[in-house]
Amino acid sequence: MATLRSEGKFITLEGGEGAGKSTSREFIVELLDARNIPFVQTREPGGTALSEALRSLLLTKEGPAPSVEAELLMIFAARAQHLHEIIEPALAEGTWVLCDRFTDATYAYQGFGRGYNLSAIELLEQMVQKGRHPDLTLLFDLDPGIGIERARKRAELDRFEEEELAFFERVRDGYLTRAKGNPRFVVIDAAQPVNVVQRALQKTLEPYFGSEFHG
Ligand code: Z5A
Repeated sequence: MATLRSEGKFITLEGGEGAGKSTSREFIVELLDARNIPFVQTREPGGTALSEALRSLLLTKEGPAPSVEAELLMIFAARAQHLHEIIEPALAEGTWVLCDRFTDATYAYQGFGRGYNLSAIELLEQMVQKGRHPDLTLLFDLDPGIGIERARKRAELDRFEEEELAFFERVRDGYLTRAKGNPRFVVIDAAQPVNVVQRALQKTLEPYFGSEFHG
């Protein structure tokens, strides 16, 4: 008898600037490939043509900055399309989704960072996600001073990365507040060397690999 493929796992990577999400995403991709697990890797804001266009508008330093409401609505508009076009269809066919940032980033950046009302974010979350939440969120926790230095060395800073340090302290606090007591989160000390971070990732992910059918 054929084994039915179950819904894919939805894994998100979160953390402040330069915390190593992209570096870790590449490592997780190797783990998934080695186990023949079907997956898509994607990011927020982004992942579809419409959402990537909104990402460019959100990150650009050209022209006047959007209002906090406009920023929030653009992020959720990008997310709605991303869920519709990529995330939901992939999960439904048993494909895992590895996503660089998701709604925890909205709580951390727009909620804690910009001080936007958390209940309003929750309302948009319910409207757009219709109960969809990550199965696992890997939170890369790092002192923002170190993260910004890493990001600065890597590339030109975008509109978010030019915020003051106090903003990133609030973002970090927001992430840690959300992670506290929530079993969906695994907090990883991102100040450790890359190989130590990778060992922690492998240990975290191993139980998720075990129960799947990857025919
Ligand atoms: N945003 C928002 O406000 N609200 C939302 O709801 C969402 C997003 C979804 C774009 O995100 C912006 O969107 C983001 C918040 C906002 N703010 N900004 N900027 P993004 O994820 O594209 O941008 P990012 O956070 O700046 O990503 P990043 O700078 O690419 O960081 P990363 O992916 O976490 O780090 P990395 O590229 O893997 O590593 C950075 C450098 O550090 C690189 O040179 C690595 O080689 C090095 N590195 C990595 N790990 C280590 C360790 N362990 N030790 C030493 N060096 C390391």
